[in-house]
Amino acid sequence: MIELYELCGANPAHLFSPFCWRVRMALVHKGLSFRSNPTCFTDKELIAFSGQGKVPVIRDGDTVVYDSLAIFAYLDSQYPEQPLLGDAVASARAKAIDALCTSVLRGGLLKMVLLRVLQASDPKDHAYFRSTREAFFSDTLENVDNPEQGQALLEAAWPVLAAVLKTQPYFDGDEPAGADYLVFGYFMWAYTLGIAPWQDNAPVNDWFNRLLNIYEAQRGTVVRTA
Ligand SMILES: N[C@@H](CCC(=O)N[C@@H](CS)C(=O)NCC(=O)O)C(=O)O
Repeated sequence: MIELYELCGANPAHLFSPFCWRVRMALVHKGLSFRSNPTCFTDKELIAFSGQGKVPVIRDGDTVVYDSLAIFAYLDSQYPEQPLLGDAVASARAKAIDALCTSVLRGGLLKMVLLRVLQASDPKDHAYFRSTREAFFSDTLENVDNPEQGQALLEAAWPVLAAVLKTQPYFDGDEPAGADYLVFGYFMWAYTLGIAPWQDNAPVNDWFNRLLNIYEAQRGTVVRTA
């Protein structure tokens, strides 16, 4: 059985990493059984076998793969049924989609979730999370976190996503696949931390709810910040 190492909060069932959600969706998409290994930010010893310090990581027999896009490509190579990316150029194309959805979504969402991640994290992670992120931003978490500014930044993202979703139900066409999960992971970052800043945008909200329903029908209700 595939082992999935994924980020968790103080509650091991509270999963909020966008990249880990991509992989969880990919495994459900392929109908592969997997065992979750909830991993706190500072549980580095749990993933030391992968030779790096970030999740998601999967272990499939003797094979270890980390990075959500690399895991998509691996799953397609080993389990070609229900492709995530599809043809030979698709890994390169997925990088472009990843970069585009990151550029329209990450900055705004970050300003909305940063303090929520801190609050949801295990207390043993607090000092680590604060010091690594404050070093990255060269600013305090409290100064970077700004939900109103985040919401304003995201207003530019919804029409871009809606333009596609007005003409087709999923980014990958009639059925969801890899491109949908790349974007959905970012949405789950917000949703699992208790916010849904796209709710006023019908095509985007409908797309999100369709995917969430597919997931929850198979795996049960997602744990969220109250
Ligand atoms: N490019 C990687 C990014 C993975 C990543 O940044 N994971 C975060 C969780 S969202 C992490 O493990 N952070 C550990 C840390 O900050 O120490 C992917 O797509 O999987």
